[in-house]
Amino acid sequence: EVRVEDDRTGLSIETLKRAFADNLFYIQGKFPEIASRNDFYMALAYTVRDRLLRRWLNTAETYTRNASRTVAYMSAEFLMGPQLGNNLINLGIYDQVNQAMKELGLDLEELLEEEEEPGLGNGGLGRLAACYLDSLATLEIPSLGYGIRYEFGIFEQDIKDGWQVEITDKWLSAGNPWELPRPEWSVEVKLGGHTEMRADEHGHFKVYWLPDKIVKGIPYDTPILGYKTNTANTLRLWKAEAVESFDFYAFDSGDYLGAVHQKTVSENISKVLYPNDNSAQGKELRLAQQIFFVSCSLKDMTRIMAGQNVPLEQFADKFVIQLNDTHPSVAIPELMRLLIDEHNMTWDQAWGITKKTFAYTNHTLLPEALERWPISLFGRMLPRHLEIIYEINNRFLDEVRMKFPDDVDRLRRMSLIDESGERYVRMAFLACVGSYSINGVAALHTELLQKDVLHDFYEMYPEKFNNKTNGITPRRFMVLSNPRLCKLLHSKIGDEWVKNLYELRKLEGFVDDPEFRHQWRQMKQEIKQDVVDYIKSTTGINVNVNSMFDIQAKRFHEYKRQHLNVLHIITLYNRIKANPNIEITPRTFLFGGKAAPGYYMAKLIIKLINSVGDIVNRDPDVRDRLKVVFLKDFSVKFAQKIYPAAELSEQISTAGKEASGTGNMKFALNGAITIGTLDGANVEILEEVGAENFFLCGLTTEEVYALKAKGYKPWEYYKKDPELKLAIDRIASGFFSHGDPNLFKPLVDHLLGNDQYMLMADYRSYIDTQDEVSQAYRDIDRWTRMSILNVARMGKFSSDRSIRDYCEDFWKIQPVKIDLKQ
Ligand code: DL6
Repeated sequence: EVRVEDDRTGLSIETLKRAFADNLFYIQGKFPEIASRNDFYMALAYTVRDRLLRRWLNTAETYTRNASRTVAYMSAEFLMGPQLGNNLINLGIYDQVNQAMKELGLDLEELLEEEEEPGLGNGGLGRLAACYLDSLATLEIPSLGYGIRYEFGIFEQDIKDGWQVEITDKWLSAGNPWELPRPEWSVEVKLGGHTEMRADEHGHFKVYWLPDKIVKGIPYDTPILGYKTNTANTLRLWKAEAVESFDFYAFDSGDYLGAVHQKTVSENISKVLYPNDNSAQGKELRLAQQIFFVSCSLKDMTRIMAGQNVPLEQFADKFVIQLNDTHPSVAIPELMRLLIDEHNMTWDQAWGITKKTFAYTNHTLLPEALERWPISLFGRMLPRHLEIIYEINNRFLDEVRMKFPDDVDRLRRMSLIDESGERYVRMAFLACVGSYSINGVAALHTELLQKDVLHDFYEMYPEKFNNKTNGITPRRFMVLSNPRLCKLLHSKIGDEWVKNLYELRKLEGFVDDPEFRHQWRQMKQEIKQDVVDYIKSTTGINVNVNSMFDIQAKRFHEYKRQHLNVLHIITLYNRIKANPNIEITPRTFLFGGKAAPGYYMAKLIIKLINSVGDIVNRDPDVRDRLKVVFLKDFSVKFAQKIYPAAELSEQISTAGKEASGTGNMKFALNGAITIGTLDGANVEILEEVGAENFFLCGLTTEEVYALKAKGYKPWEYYKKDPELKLAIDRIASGFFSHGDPNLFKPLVDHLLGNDQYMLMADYRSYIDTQDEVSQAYRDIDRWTRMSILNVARMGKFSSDRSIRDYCEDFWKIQPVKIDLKQ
């Protein structure tokens, strides 16, 4: 019997080759001799997308038929990373495609490199959303990701003379083969104007919102395939457009440019991602982005319900909406508005549905990241929503009065409107009142929310609070990014761990096997060599492959304390300068990460790293024992290269500041050992891997609070500790800035003046712990055991575990199996 596979679904090497050639010809319109690498990438991407589509349509069809309960994950950011490699892994065809490309004279690795990643997020929050989409699909949970299709994602980072320079990210310029526009499901969003009370056709008085602007949202869908399942869920991102391409009235009246300008104003809404991490951006356009994607998404959900004949009264049974931080929390008054104004429900009916629909995840303890909107701005853009928020607030404060009579101060503290000066809407409070669940992202974080930031709300609604420790997907951050480690794991414990990360525990059985430890080291060495080669080719810097790879890769922020790491580097350098023959464990310090363009101090820390590197890397006394390398333009794609090579993972935020962290998990899963404070998920990593496999340093949260209460004097630490004094003095003197004492003065003044993030207090503990690290690294066997045990004990940190917890605890959603039909 001769069987011919379908060109769009077949998985054999021959079929893949044929489909690839077909797509190159018919989609890219090129023959191989003139095709660019991007053409080849696109042809392959379409070949893979075809194979996703059958799963995607079968999934959509099954969900529609069953009217399945669905999670709507609303997030202003989805930091997805490149799609091709991940889809190959999840489809289970990486090896076949690799072979097919080889037979065509192409290199799959090169084609993977060609993909521009959609950088539609700043850091942890957006990447978490992407990991959760992977886990939702892998666990076969019906879900939709809703967000914004920013034309410009997070900026590209260049380094010029040691300073960060931002370049716009044109990720769409070569086309995006993974998305499908769905103009037929476009919706309109109202903005501005005013409200009026008028009688409807039955003589009932109703509020009418007369906007002064309407914007169109067009959905672009990307399939999200689970790992070796048939489930392909959807990420639906909204692009803003003008309702009409031209304002015909203005056009007729001769104001052609004015009309075109209106179109540009509308399109600006989805133009660019605000590049701030952990700080709120009180800009009008940002609020427009929030209402835009949230309103589009809610209307989309009502369309879906109508299509499945589910009455709107059952909104909360059909959907749970997870709010990824407060950025989408304006969805609460928007759902109320839709139900009351557009679907004629009573307030009580609408509120009953709303508060059963939303669940809120808080991602930060930093006060500057808690969103508040000036009432004047909010009311100008969303007059009807402001009225609804006032009404929610009135009713809520009545409830507070009932529960806590005669407590005026509590009412003032808890009001959704901050009246202490200029009046603001407090978005986190709105999210708390309008949601049935409130969660933090690590045990310590949730505890601090309850004790501190949201304490009043915890007293009011203790039953709403719960913890969901973050997780990461092992598909992207192991299977795809670390094939060498996966091969070694495969030979010992098989592959079950990819779907059940607790299976990594089985590795513990091999930790005493010297041959296995040898293989482990060999594997790490090969990965490090790749990074050495990469650094050489991109920066010209020679790195010693036998030095310890000590890495801090994350957004730049003072609370994350990259400058504490720098103080350690300077301390080691000073020791060498004092005694050039001192025995020192060779280290390569690698840094990666972006600073918000307007965050001067973070940019100055980047400049400091590069300046210290310039001196240390060139000083002959150092004899290559220390190297400092700033790896520019850290991204998901780049992170995948770096995590596997790490030996020491720097997680040294001030205790009580990092909500969770997820880089800490990615490093440890790839065999790095953490040096860290008791902050965020570090606490749980330490618990899992054991104190003997973790380098703990710094003050605890209680100690930080106590020291602050007592009156913290950074200057005293500086005076008392000669190594600290010398390190600071070297910076202050201009030693790293060509003799200019002014360059780093703001940083030094901060540290010795108020030192908000307590570097001075933690310096000695950090340095002593780093000395222990150096000692431990010299004992190769001990280090290897620690590395193996870190990997073995990371089971808890799979995003599959997090998503299962969400499902079981309060989403109450069951998996839905998808059968593959032609
Ligand atoms: O939960 C994901 C991620 C945490 O791992 C980080 O610790 C936390 O800093 C980050 N939070 C934000 C907050 N942004 N806002 N608003 O990015 O979330």
